[in-house]
Amino acid sequence: MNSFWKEIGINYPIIQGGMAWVAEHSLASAVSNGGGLGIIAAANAPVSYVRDEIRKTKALTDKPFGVNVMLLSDNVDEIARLVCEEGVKVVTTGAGDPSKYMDMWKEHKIKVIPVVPSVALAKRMERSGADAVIAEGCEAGGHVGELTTMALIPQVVDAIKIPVIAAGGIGDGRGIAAAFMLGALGVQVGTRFLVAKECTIHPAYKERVLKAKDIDTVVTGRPTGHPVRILKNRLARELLKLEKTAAPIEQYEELGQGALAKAVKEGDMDMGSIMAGQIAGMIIKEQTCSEIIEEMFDEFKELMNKNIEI
Ligand code: TUI
Repeated sequence: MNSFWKEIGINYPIIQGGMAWVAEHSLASAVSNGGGLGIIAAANAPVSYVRDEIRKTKALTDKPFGVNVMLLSDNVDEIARLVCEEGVKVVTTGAGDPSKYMDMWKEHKIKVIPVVPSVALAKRMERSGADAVIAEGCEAGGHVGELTTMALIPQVVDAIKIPVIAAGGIGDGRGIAAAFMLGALGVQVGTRFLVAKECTIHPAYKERVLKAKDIDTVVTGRPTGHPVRILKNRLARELLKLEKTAAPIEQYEELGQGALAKAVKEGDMDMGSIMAGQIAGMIIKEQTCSEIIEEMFDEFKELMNKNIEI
């Protein structure tokens, strides 16, 4: 095991994606108990909710876990302080630049692992004092950048000295092997955990992911500056229609408002935002988090023993 992971204190080099509305105490504790790093998503949630989730996770696991801070949230300053107060060991960030919180987090001995979509942001994060970065390709679900994992990881690896964790399009042992070949030190996985037994999203959401085909995701909302990959449904079609008519941004916001909660909580597969990555087509069964992690790393180890003929 690499010293970076030893310091964090986990058995497998896998971080669970900080999926908004999805990543709560049940999923995070199950991933951590399975030997990975479970993550609670703060998303846009109130501070009291996130505090509660952190405490519930502590009650369910004595293993390390982290909190994902979503930088577009209105209460991000308060969430940034909350993780310090609660003694959270690891923070991942998404959808922005967390530099202004870095000193405070480092004073509290928090390992900070920002998600980056580009070399420029990876370099900025290294300069700001990040412990590692998660370089996320646009195969991922949710808010995405422009580059694919295949193109992004080696360029980030070449540009910085801190560890790089690969994300986007990783759903089995082949993805882990590929990530290591590209120079990553580990992986972040989101979509596969959507169908974990301990994941408490609406059953209709899980069913939709299990039934998804390779070409079923689409990136919506590009004109807003926050492109989001979701599974195709009526919401996706209406969002894409707005792009064709050069509609004002407010119309995207109207459609997007509360749409993720509609999918996650109510199981609205029509107008809900069903965030998922491109590997959704590869996901065929519901398993426990522990089974997912063990299976992925068994496949990875088997691949590493294979002689590749050229
Ligand atoms: O953050 C994510 N995935 C997310 S966040 C989210 S909640 C949301 N919903 C609708 C619209 C916007 C957010 C759902 N899924 N992944 C990590 C990630 N971060 N992907 C891309 C980025 C990113 C993009 C631009 C990080 C930094 C950045 O620029 C920072 C800067 O200031 O230069």
